Formats: sequence, C-alpha cells, structure tokens
Amino acid sequence: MEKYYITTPIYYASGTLHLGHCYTTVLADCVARYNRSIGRDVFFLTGSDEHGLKIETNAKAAGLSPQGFVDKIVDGFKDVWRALNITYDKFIRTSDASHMELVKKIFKKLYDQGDIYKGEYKGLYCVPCETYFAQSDLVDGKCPDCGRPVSKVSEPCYFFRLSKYQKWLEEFYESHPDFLVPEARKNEIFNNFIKPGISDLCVTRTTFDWGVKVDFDTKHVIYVWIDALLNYISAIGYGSEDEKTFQKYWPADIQFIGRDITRFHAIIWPILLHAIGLPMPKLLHSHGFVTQKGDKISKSKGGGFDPITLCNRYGADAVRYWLIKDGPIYQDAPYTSELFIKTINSDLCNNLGNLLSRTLAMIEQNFDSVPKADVVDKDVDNPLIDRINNLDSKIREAMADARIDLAINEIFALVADANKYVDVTMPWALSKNKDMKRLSTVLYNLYFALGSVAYHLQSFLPDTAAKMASMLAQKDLAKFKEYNTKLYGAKVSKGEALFARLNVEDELKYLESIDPKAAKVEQQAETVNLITIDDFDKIDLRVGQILDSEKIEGSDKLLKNTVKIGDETRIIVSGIAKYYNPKELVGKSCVVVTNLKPIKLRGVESRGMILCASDDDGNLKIICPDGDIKSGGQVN
Ligand code: ME8
Repeated sequence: MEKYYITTPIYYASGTLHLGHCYTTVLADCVARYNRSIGRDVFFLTGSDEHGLKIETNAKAAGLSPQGFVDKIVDGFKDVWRALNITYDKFIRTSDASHMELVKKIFKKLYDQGDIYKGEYKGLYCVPCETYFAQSDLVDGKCPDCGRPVSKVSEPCYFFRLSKYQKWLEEFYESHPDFLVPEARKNEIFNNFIKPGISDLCVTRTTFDWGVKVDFDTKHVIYVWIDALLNYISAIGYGSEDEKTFQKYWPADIQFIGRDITRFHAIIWPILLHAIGLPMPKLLHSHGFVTQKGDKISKSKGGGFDPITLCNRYGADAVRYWLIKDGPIYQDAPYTSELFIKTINSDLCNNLGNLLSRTLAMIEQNFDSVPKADVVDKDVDNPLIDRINNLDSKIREAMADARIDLAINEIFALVADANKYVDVTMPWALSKNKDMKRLSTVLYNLYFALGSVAYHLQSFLPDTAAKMASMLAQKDLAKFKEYNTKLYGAKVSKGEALFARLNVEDELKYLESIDPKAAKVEQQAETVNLITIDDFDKIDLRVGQILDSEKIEGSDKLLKNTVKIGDETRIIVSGIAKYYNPKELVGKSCVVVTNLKPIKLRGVESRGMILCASDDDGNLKIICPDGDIKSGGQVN
C-alpha cells in the first residue's frame, strides 16, 4: 500500500484557536480523507507548539504553571478538531518527553558536527512572534510580522551555521522547482531571502526557562522554531528505539503551512533536515490568510468567531465548506458572517439540499422506490451522465495538486448540472402527464447524480455524505462511482432538510450577540476604509521623475532616490531595494506623496513617499502614469 504522510503546523498553545487556524487543518483533513479513499496508507499529523516565552508569560498571567496552562489549551485544541471532524492519526505535543529527547539529541549532533557554535547575540526580538530581527527588517521600528514593539536583547547564544548551506539550498530550489507552492511565494522566498544570503541563526535563549534545555549547557533553552520544526520527525519516531513508523512515512508527502511561517519551513527546515542527513519533504503547501477588515484573523487583533460555536449552530460541514470553497488556498480571503450565511443558504441549502429533497419527494410521490431507468433521451441525459463519469478523474487531478478548492467546485458543478437537468426535463410535468417511463429515467438519473455527489463529498463534507447515504438508502456510496442503471429499488427517505434555510438577519444578530468583539471588527470592515473627499484632498500627489537611485549602506531594503517634482528636486527613501535594481529606476516616472512629514531613515532625510502597488504573492511595482505627464503634474 502506498504511504502518504500529511502534516499541519503545530499550533501555538498560547491561546485558543480561531477560524483562520482551522483553515490549514481542514485542508489537511480533506487531503487525508481523500488519500485514504483512494487506498493510500495515510498518516495525518497535527499537534501543539508548547514552549517559549509567550507561553511562560501567559501561564503566569493565568496563575498556572506552564505545563498546567498548555494542558488546558491543548484540550481546547482537541475539542475544536473534534467539532470539525478532523481525522488526525497523531497529535504531537512539543512537551512530550520523546519529542524533547530528540530535540536535545539533534542539537548535540549539530553541535558535534560543527553546524552549531557558541557566540554572542545582539539584536532585536519580537516576543509574540518568537522571532529575531535585524534593524533593517523592522517596519516603522516595529515587528514586520505583527506590528508590535520589539525588544533589544544581548546574550550569549548558540548559532546554527545556516550560511554553510547557502549553495546547497540554492541548488536544491533550482533542481526542485515544485518543492514549494504557490510559485509566486517560492519566488519571493528564493529571490528575497535565499539569494541575498542566509545568515547564521541564533538558536538558543537564556532569558527564560520554559523550553528544551541544551543538555551540555543548561542555561540555554533551544529556540522554539528548532524545537517546533522537529515535531514532524519526532512524531513518527525518528531517533527512537523503534524507527519503523519513521522509515515507513518519511519523507512527508505534503506539509501544509500558512504564508507567515513559510520562511521557517522553506529555509531553516530543509537545512535542518539536510544537516542531519534526511531527505526533503515532497511538497510544502503555503496558503494565505483568512482575513477580517483586511487583516489576518488573529485573537490579538479582535477575534474571529469561535469555531466550536459555528460548528454547533451550523454544523461542521457548513464551516468546512465555507473554508474550502472560499478560503485562502493561495491568496488571502475575507471572512464575513454575511458571506458565510449566504454561502450556506445558496450552495448547501438551495442548490444541494433542495435538489435532494425535491428528487426524493418526487420518487416517494410517484414510485414505491427508486424506479428503473426506462425511456432515454440521449441528448438530454448524456451530458449529466458524462459529468458523473468524469468527476472522479477531475477530482483526482485537482487533489494531485492539493487543489481542494477546485475539487469541491467540481462536485458542485455536478450539483448545478443536476439542477439544470431538472429545469430541462421538468419531472413535475412528466408526472402530471403520466409519462411514467420518461419520469423513471429522469428520477433515476437525478438519484444517481446525488449519489455521485455524496460519494465524492465523503472526503470534504463527511457528515453531509453520511446523511445523504442514509436518505438515498445506499450504505456503500462507492456504488455511485461510475454511472450504471442497477441501483433501482432503494427505499429512499426524504427526512429532514440537509441544511436548514437561514434567515440572514437573524443569524447576523445571533453571531453578533455571541461574539460582539469579532462582529465589531466585521462592521468596521464595511466603514473603516471610507474617507471623505476632504480627507483625500489633504494628500498632495504629484508626478515625479526619478533622476538617480542608490542603495543605502547597511540596509538591504532601502533605496535613496533623487526625484524631480516640477522645479524641485528631493531625496525620497523607499523600501524597494528587494524589488528594484537602482539603475532600473533611473528615468522612470512615479507618483509621489509630497506633503508627508520628513523622516530620517538610516541617517538620510526622506521628503515624501513614492507610491507602489504590491500583492500577496510578493510582487511590488512602483506606480507610473499611463503615458507622458510632466513631472510636477497633479495626481487626483
Ligand atoms: O505559527 N488565516 O503557530 P500558530 C489562515 N507554532 N491561517 C492562519 C491564520 C489566518 N487568519 N492565522 C493563523 C505557528 N494561521 C507555529 C507553527 S510549525 C513547526 C510551528 C495559520 O498557532 C498560520 O499560518 O501561530 C499557521 O500555519 C497556523 O495557523 C498555526 O499558527
């Protein structure tokens, strides 16, 4: 049996999970279920990341020991996964003794082989992100990832000699162009973080206690990211007495991660594995964020509805469906309660639920049981039958690239075709006209189409598939894999609606009442970006021409540009060095905010701002007028 090893990130046990967190795990669960359904021997891993200063601090604030604190949080994680029907095979905790043993062992091995060395770390650290930054990484002096202040730290520490593996990593990416998807994110990582040179990484801390200690120098706690990344191999027994599971499942076939943790997985992780002589995972799948108000949903920024509350009220499948259909497979995707409720109503309740109940009602009203197909109208029937028969290969194709979004859309394309088939064949008219022979065929085909939908939904919406199986009176949904005319005679039962129709207004009120903080963030989403024309008029935008541009010494981000705006020439510093070679900019037109307060960056006074456009895939371009406009021209 072919093995298939799937991992999610291990979630920080510093607080509860929100809807954004659920995205990764729901994706992974769909992939796990799908691969089991095609006969693979799946190992699906998730878990919790339990060490670090943030957890130590949160535990203290809660009046608990760190272990007592994470135990409670982890129980909550498991409740969320239960509510969402997540079928993980193992839940790894970084506080597991076997995991901690392996982290120590690998650290020692790397030290012994010269990959880890002792030095002095001086720099900046963001506690919530557990990440060190160089001054040039900061945005407005704050953490580039979470926007919070960073702390200055100076301490003896051990460094991981990542720089030694620079050439190897470059060659690895060049020879494995499909290692990291989406491609745009891979290019961003490669061009902006690998190519310019990888620095050695400080991999221990001495300022807190809660973590895995370096066993030959116990003042030092191992950096949480080294600790955390190793979960993917400790969980399957690497380095233990019995490595059978590891031997069977490593390398991972797919590792799901969010875009904020891609750098760690795309640089440190491969180097770590290579340094200890292990093969690389086959695929890193990096998704975007579920956003609210244009921002990543995060507890610290205002919440996100509690996944268990949503599952209890709307069913796990409603939440799963919304996440996989409209979620951020590659690009960020916004969540609003309205979108959520409307999607349930239109796709699940109307398109699927109504089709099912109407079909079953017509079978019950006109026949004892599912009728045998009789009179065929090839022109009308065959497109539906073809869609049923092609579905398996279309889903296989989508799932080979982990495109869970495309797979679910294929299933709902069959639902849409079946609804069209109802419109064209008009079974209620056939019944009225007593054309029972044609009606038999039409209802049989609709029955089969619904069976096919249920069969394929098993990997994505398991509760719905099970309910449908019972209503269709077929225990073994695999019978619907390929169209045939043998499944007549089943005693269907219409039962309750698959998905209750929701009153949008009532539900929005309900959601607001249970989570006012999250609802407030959503409401702001609608109004916060609106400014008046007077606000806009305050900004003086002009066309400028870049006369010269050069790198600012000591910064890998900043360019010092000399810009002509009408009769005036100004120096404007912009953080675009990673996207433009200075020479490329000379002569270009651009749009400048001219009335911005001057600011000193790396000792250079910057007067104004050059406007740029960027996207989630890491592209950035300066904005230019579409044709010749003299410098100094107004932009409005
Ligand atoms: O990063 N939308 O843990 P974590 C989509 N412990 N995904 C989101 C999200 C959102 N709004 N917010 C978070 C960690 N995520 C580390 C991982 S792995 C060796 C260590 C995703 O709990 C995020 O991108 O902060 C990440 O993939 C996962 O949730 C866990 O985040």
